[in-house]
Amino acid sequence: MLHPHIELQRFGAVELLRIRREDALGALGDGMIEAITDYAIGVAGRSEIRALVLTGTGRSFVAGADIKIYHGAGLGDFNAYQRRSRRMFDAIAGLPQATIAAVNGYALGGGFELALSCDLILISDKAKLGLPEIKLGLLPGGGGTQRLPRLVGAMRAKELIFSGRMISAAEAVAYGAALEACAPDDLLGRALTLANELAEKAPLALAEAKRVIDDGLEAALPSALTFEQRVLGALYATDDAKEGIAAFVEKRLPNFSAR
Ligand code: CO8
Repeated sequence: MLHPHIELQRFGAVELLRIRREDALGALGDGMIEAITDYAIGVAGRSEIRALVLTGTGRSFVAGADIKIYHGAGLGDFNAYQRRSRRMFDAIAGLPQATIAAVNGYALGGGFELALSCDLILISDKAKLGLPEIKLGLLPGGGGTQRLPRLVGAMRAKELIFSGRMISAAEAVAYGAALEACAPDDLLGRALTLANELAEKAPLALAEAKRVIDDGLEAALPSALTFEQRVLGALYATDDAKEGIAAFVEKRLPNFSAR
């Protein structure tokens, strides 16, 4: 078992990671950050897992860091916590597989940042998202000040981070902070269906497309465009590209081998 509050389930080539800590609304405490980090580092090398879904339980996805644990901690401990949480967010964001956050309820602070570390965010109509750190006299330190503006633009991110207010699912979709909203009972099914669709795609091409998009966002356009073509050239030489193109010409489904 990964952790008493973290459950894993396999659905073919898709793995579901579920945070189960309903009494604390999924707050990340007591080894949970380390368990998620270790899991992400391990799953990166498992080619049989081609997509991941992260979700929570009951009325919460993750209500952030466990404030009670960190209450009263000294600066040294707080900085150590920061380094551990950075490793977790980086490990999730850097996965070669497609990642989907299925946000079933509260996604606050580090919980929202965990969702922001995923490629796609699907959200229940009942969910609430926010970065309330300002109310604690802090700022979001798990990528919130960086990943949120990249998704929704600097002005909306400032409004949300300065106010610390919670937004509804409809607002999240309208701002571009979530891909789509659906009825709570449909959320997991929708996320697993989408994950299965992505798991059927050429895995090397998907991993490289993810890398080119994410790294390209940090680069100047001319070098990002050069990077795109270089990676495409490398993909063209793979067995998967040969198989994908042959399958199209032969009017059959491709069978990708991740080579
Ligand atoms: N940490 C620890 N326990 C939590 C957390 C949390 N983040 N969120 C909820 N809980 C616990 C509550 O304490 C309560 O437990 P108990 O009954 O034992 O006191 C239980 O979950 C249920 O919560 P509520 O009774 O508060 O439920 P409500 O429906 O009234 O409210 C809310 C739901 C609005 C989600 C409310 O619980 C809330 O505001 N939670 C805090 C959310 C938050 O601020 N998250 C951001 C945390 S900050 C962060 O993630 C990064 C910074 C980390 C640094 C920490 C330094 C101190």
